[in-house]
Amino acid sequence: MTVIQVPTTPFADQRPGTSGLRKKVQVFQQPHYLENFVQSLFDIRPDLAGGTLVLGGDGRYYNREAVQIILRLAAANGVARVLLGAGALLSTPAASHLIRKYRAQGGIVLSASHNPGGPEGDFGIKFNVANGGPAPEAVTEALHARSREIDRYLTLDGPDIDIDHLGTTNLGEMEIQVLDPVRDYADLMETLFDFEAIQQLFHSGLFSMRFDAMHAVTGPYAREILEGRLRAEPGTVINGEPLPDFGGHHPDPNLKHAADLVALTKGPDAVSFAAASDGDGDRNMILGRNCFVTPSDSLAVLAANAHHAPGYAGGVVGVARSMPTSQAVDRVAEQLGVECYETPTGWKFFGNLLDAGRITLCGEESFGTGSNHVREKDGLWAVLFWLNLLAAKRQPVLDLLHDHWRRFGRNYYTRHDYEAIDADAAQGLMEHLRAHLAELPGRTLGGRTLTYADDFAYRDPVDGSESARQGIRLGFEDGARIVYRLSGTGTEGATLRVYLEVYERDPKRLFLDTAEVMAPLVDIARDLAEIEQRTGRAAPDVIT
Ligand code: G16
Repeated sequence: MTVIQVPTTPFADQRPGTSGLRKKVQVFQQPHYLENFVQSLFDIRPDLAGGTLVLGGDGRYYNREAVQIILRLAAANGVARVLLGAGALLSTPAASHLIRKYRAQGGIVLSASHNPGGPEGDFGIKFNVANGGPAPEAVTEALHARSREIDRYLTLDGPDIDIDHLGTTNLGEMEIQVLDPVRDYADLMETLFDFEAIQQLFHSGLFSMRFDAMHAVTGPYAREILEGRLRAEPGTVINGEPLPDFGGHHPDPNLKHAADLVALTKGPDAVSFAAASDGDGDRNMILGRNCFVTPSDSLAVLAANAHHAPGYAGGVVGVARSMPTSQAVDRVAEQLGVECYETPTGWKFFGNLLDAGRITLCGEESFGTGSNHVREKDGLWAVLFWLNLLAAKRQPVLDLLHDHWRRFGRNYYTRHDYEAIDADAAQGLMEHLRAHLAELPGRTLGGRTLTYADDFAYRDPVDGSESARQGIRLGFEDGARIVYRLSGTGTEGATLRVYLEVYERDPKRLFLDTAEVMAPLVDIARDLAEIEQRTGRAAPDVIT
């Protein structure tokens, strides 16, 4: 097999977003598009030559073809060994674990996360560094810069390799180990949680569960762990077959896209516990009978109860949340007497804090929760953590949540998304808000007084790196907040996210309807940003 040098010209749109490069499938299918991006990666990461690379994806359309292309580029660029998930499958947290366990130089995960798949859907590629976490901004910026000047890529004239059977093959000089994508990850979960107690819960006759894998990557993981190792009833995992188009759905575990699962938690035959994960297995949604646990509350509950899980028996050393995530976990940290860090949106910002041992748990409002066990958020991990908690407390999810609010107060929370709006209008709206920041503090709106208004900037306490313009924060004196951000993961126009939070301590006001509590703040948020005038949208597309 010979190495071929293929001349190419740059594409102008290869800047990674919040989590890797995400585009329509057709964009990735353009000749040289994927090759350019991957070659740019090899060019800026010379340590991959002679090293080990982890490779896999969420099973979406174009995953298998892309893996073959990447294997040829990796071989031509001198990678010594690739650890490949069989069937080209690897969940994002499982990839993170493999990188760490086998001391790989990095990993490539092919996924556009919760975005829809299929020929008309989205595709994506992300690079994780040697700590198992998403590439930090310095790396993604270098990658983008290299993609702007690339003029050749290296590939091999070799055949497609068998990616479905476990074992070792070679492509040129490069060794490819096709691994069971599930085993190492499932083993890790057994070290963190009390599997015996969870088994007993499943067999108590008082507990029922459904896990919706949304036809995405977690199907095989959930079947092995829940129905296999934990011996949950067969049928506990639904939509467990990974499909290239996710069965035509959005593999997005939220109230809108997992509505069928939500329905199973209501009515006389409601299950006790339900959960779902997304395309690449790093997100989670937690539901109890007649109860939805917001991701922000989920993080707070896990932090307050971490000692029940064997892997966290020593408690937490610190916690972190992304800026738009509710401040529920801040209250827990305060009571525990540990540090709580506020970071920009994007899991990559937790990496340094985890590596430095400053935090044990972290999470985001965008259905992401995780810990120091890997360097990605981890959907099934969160589900197992909740199962461990329910096994230890033998309480319905709703009671557990109510107890939490009684102890810490409640952070009512909601997020409004305006999707695929005009990109210039979205920028205009953010600029309009920025222009008025200075005059907002001190103003009273809808009976609430604003105490601060800023554009969130973050200085990483570990390496001192700075990230500016991470979203507009408006804070009121009673703890309420409005946050505006433009999403960094969309593939069409711009997506405006408005995050709203109200804090209640009054025991009589802990169990109200979220929409009612939020209504006055929603009006303020809409008026201040002139959302309808500027975007033409009278209402959000998704409310979570
Ligand atoms: C990604 C990132 C998360 C981020 C989320 C939403 O999640 O990994 O850290 O919170 O996107 O980002 P945005 O608000 O910019 O759309 P995932 O699950 O899509 O990889």
